[in-house]
Amino acid sequence: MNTVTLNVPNINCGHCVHSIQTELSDLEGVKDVKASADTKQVVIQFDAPVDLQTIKGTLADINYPAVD
Ligand SMILES: [Cu+2]
Repeated sequence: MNTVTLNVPNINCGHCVHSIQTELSDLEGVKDVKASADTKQVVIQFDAPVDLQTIKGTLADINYPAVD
């Protein structure tokens, strides 16, 4: 199991949190997603077949890009 914490500045409210959690949970291999509007971070637990690039790509596609 991989756990990654991503900084996503566009998280502003509960709707953002819900959208991110719903979209990422749909990816096969994503086990858990916790997004926070307070920390503007998303913590994701995942295993293959999904990888970090796919997760970041999905976030970018829904207009919540992760920044370094
Ligand atoms: Cu929002």
